Amino acid sequence: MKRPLTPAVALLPALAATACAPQSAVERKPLNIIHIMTDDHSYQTISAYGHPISQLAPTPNIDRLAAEGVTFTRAYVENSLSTPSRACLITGLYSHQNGQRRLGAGIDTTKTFISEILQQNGYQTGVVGKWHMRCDPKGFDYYYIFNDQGEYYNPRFRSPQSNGEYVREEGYSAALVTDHAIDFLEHRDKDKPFCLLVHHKAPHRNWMPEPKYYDLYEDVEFPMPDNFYDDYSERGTAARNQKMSIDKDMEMVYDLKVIELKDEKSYVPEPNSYWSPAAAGLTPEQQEAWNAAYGPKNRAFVEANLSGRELAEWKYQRYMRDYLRCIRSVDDEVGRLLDYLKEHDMLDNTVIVYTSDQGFYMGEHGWFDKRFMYEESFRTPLIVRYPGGRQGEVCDRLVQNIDYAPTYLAAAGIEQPEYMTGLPLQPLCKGREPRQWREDLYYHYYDYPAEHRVLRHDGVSDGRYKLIHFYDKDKNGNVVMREDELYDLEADPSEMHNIIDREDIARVRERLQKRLDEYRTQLAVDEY
Ligand code: SGN
Ligand code: CA
Repeated sequence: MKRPLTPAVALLPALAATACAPQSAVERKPLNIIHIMTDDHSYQTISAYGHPISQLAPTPNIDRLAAEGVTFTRAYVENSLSTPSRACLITGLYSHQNGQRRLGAGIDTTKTFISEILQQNGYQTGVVGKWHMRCDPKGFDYYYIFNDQGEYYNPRFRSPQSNGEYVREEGYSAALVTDHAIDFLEHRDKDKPFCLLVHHKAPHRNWMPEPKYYDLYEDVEFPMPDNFYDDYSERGTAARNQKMSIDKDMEMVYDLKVIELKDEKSYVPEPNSYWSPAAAGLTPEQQEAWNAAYGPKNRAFVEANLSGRELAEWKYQRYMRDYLRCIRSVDDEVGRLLDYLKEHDMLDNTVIVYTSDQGFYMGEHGWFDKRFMYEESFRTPLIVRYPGGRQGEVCDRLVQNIDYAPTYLAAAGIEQPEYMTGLPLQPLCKGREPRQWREDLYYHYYDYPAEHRVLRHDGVSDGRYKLIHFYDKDKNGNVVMREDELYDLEADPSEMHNIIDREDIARVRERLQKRLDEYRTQLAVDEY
């Protein structure tokens, strides 16, 4: 069922090297689509990716997907923040094209959502969990969505049945999201294909674990990244200006959950005084369980009166343990969903994708959070299980979240609209990899001034070299500061040394600058 929406696919020549890919990617028989997207899940914490942290906290169910599909080692986002990533997924457009540049309001609802296109082509569409964008879920037959960022415990959901109200449900967010996903699958019209977005809250800040995992990993010491004590001496203003340091910016009460310290200003750089387990929505019984688990650990910590590096390292361990406890629940729930699909014979006609809305820092550069074009936040986990496709393989081609919309349309037998410049991933998931693929990626982050104080920047990466252009604007929109950085990921994978001024690399710099200029022109980027 090929139903062209627009004239033939015409990718911008300099942006894509695969003019032949879309045609061959389009399925004859529409496949079901399940897009599982967690919030802030780092590739470092999925055992299939092999990072040392993940070996101590394995993710067997996500790994099952990897064993039965393709694991992408160079999957990136175009703007490392939640609502921009979600807007990109749903429109197939870059932030400046879909309007969702920053975290708050933004999405241009006159743009077509892929949910609408799929619906018009006979699909049943559903979204459960974190929607986050400040617009209604356009083009969905079924939705069960959180309020804004969502809540870990006993979260509120809005659905077509709730008359615009958010209704609280008892349970842990990851389990409830899966319940609603399964509910959609149970009650769908089995004669029609479907597209279901399963969007978890976990492991977003402030990393609140499921009660049964409050003590998990308590005796595990997670390895710290070599650059945890980065002093940013060989980077520019942006890396020094940020406020996302585990040591300096994480809050003892809100982030690290030492509620015993709520009045100790010395431990709390920005006291988040409203926070308590009760404020996190726990029932009195759940709160008792929380106190029983965290109380003794917290008192031992307060007693130890740590300072300096000992304190920083304690913070790192508490952060990692809570984050990984959240991942454990996500992994369980991925397993439950996969089991359901297997039991109902749906694995042969369903594309299953596991990804996150962006990457996350696990202490690299001393950080948590994301936003930067540096690898850990720019890159995101991506595993695709494609029916009849490659199994247990790793793909290092450059892919980006602008590719999801074209991929899902192709899986539905729909030709790619001309305005989408992403590439369907089918050639990488099925059969042999194509000889030609894109050679670089464009990135643009806009959310400044804002929380975590990461300067605006755009840039281009070819997988080995990365050129980043940081800039700032005054109230009138005039650019008042510019700084460029260049990294060689082969020689310096942790991006510790900005080599923009190195003469022997001048040619590389020129080449990347030319590509960056081409992207800006062809995509009609309106600020940089
Ligand atoms: C919240 C968090 C930030 C985080 C943003 C964006 N602060 O504002 O730490 O960067 O979300 O995250 S919190 O105090 O509310 O936890 S995103 O994943 O939605 O983009
Ligand atoms: Ca996120």
